[in-house]
Amino acid sequence: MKYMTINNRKVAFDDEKNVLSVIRKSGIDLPTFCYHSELSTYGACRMCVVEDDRGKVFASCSETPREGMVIYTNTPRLQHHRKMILELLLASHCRDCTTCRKNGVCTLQKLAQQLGVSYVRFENNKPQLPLDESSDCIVRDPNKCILCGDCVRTCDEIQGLGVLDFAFRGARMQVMPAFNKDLAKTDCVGCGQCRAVCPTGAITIKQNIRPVWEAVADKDIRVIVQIAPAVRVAVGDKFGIPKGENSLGKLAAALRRMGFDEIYDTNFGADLTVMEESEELLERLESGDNLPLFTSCCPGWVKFCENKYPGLREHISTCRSPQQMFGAVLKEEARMDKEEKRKTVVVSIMPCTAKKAEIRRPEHKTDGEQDVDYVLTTTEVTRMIKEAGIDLAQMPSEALDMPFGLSSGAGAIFGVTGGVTEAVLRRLVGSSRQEDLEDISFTGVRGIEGIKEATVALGEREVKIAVVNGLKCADELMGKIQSGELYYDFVEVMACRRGCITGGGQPVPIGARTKKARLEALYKIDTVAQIKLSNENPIIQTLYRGLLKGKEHKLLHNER
Ligand code: HC1
Ligand code: SF4
Repeated sequence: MKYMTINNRKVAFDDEKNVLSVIRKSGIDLPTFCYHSELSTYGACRMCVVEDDRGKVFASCSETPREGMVIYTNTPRLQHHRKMILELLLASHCRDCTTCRKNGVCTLQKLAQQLGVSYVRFENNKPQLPLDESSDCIVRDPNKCILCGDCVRTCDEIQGLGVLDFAFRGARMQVMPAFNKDLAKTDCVGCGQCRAVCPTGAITIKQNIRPVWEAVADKDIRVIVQIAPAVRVAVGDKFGIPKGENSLGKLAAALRRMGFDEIYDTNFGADLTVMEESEELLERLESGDNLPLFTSCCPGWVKFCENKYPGLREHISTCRSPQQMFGAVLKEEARMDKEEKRKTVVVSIMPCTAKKAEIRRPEHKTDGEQDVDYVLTTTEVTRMIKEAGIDLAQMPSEALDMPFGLSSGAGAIFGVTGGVTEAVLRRLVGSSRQEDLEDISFTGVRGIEGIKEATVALGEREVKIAVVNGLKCADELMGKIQSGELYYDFVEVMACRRGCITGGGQPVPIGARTKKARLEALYKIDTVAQIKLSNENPIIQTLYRGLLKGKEHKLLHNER
């Protein structure tokens, strides 16, 4: 153990990678715009400056901690320095805070308030730049960019895409896609991970709140809502509910009070996906065609594979995602119900921005009709709950509606990396004995590593599996699969690190403790679930015997 002195107090440190981490460990929340522990250190915003005992001022994020260091974090010089940075940022920043989507969750706004910047001496003379609203998933507003580079590094270092970069120099510097192309015309997969790290309103979620309110208010429309696995452990974040707490019951209560007609669980859709995907895997293992089978439930990953590895496209499962399967079933049920005179609108509440693009894909339409009409991210539904004047924390916990409110633990764990694979393996092993479930969970499919491998015996055959999270890791693996260097039978990919729990539509910030709490909470939902296997969900069985009979392919699969 080594020691340094921070503000006259001795602080122990060990393997912290920079002085900033030691300062934060000591309980001082030094402000930053550009520091993220999972990204490379950029050191550009200089908000985390500290002063040493010789009067040297340096950025603590870029300095390695050394034994005996003596530093101060809040001297008058540093206060002045930080205020000046903020004032300069504000001077060239759009200041329509009251109407900004990031109002209340903007780091620039928060720090201006926290550090007492109440007056900006300089005019903003920058010309207004147009917004990029071309993407179905995110909106870019260059007028609100503070050039911290968080989005640039996330898209490059975590997602391996490099869609965004700095352009021009000096006062003209901007962040934009190459040649300032519209995002929709780039390789952007809509994952929203850039939005999740953007400290201001420069990258925000494409909103679908208004049409949903309108549908809810229309008595001739029956609005059905489905809630994704990872939403329930994040929707409480902005209501003071402990991080990771399962707020599904409270969310159901709030949605009813807001006017939604029927409230169901995407976990049920995940059960359907398990049924179909496990069948597809067995068929491909039998025929040997298009192995490995790639999962298809993450739209960011599907788009990535299509863009970057078109030669491997046939490997993607033909299964629609849980959201889409469920949407197709709900719409088909509505078509069959001759008593129902109202129009049916299906809304999904998703942790993911890319789901907004998924619903519009032509192969996700049934008889020319969209299966899901609107996607609201967890962040948008949070806003709607607040707009309705509801305090989620005060809501009673209510049950979801039947029949599609019933799902298995296997469906719940779809929201974490490895969950889809674990759920499919449960179905294929076909046992709900505790020892067998544990054996599957110990195969190596759990954990937060970017690439995990497992080998599982299915009958006579050893099935080789890879579980990938984060597109950069997917890129690494795909290259090796394509060249023949690596072989697998089944590959699960989730575009976002750790899976949907950190989706681009989730409430931010998503710190390390929040990530851990969400992940553990989804496993806990599975632990206490009475039904562990998707095929043991009685509603799934009824559906296959009834509504789905003869329509499995039409409603649950894509033609690629
Ligand atoms: Fe996901 Fe999925 S797990 S993709 O992360 O397969 O978004 O939560 O809804 O469709 O079920 C997201 C989550 C979600 C689908 C399921
Ligand atoms: Fe990159 Fe994802 Fe942002 Fe698109 S949405 S720019 S792919 S991080």
